[in-house]
Amino acid sequence: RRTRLGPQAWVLRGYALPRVDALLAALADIEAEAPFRQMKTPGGFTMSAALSSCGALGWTSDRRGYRYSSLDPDSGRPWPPMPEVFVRLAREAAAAAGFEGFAPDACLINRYLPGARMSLHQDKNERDFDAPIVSVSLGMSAVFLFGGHARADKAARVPLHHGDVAVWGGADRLRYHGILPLGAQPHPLMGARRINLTFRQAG
Ligand code: MD5
Ligand code: FE
Repeated sequence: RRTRLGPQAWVLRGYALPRVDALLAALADIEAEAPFRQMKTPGGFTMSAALSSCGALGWTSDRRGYRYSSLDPDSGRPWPPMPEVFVRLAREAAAAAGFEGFAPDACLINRYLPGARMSLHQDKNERDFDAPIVSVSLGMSAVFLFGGHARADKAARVPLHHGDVAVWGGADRLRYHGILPLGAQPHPLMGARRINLTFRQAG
């Protein structure tokens, strides 16, 4: 089932469900190489979601700013490679939403524990905004805020559940968006956490 959020924004309900076991196995390997860590914002705050990355580029934040980097700043090593099961899912979901030829070089992985949130922001550290972003939700459900092109625009509240995949591009690519504080109800398979994979063409 495809739900339309905007002219070029879709939620593909349950799209990742048939591949969850493979995704979680690959995620365990990534986590072992590049553990989740809470990053600092340039303003000095600690982000409540913990982050990791895989692929040629990983998104990082510190007092100097936000950027994509080919090295994990914690280990000094390259980020783990993007697993084939990640690349395929992202490509196929993008195509299902009308974006052919998506070739992600970065997968930012967010881990939310109960109470963690992500305040309204735009994703604009990528080199070009023609490519869409694909996001995969795993574990606990969350409320996604889908805003407009100005921070003050009223945001729609969209529940995202385990296995849902969202795809945004074109006219919707630079919308403000965020995640409300995560609840406390553990997920039967994944326990008290939510994982979000976001695939980007960053470089
Ligand atoms: C999350 N992650 O669930 C969210 C949802 C992030 C981030 O926002 O930057 O890691 S990804 C949703 C998203 C991405 C790009 C554009 C839009 C939404 N949008 O236009 O609303 O951890
Ligand atoms: Fe974002």
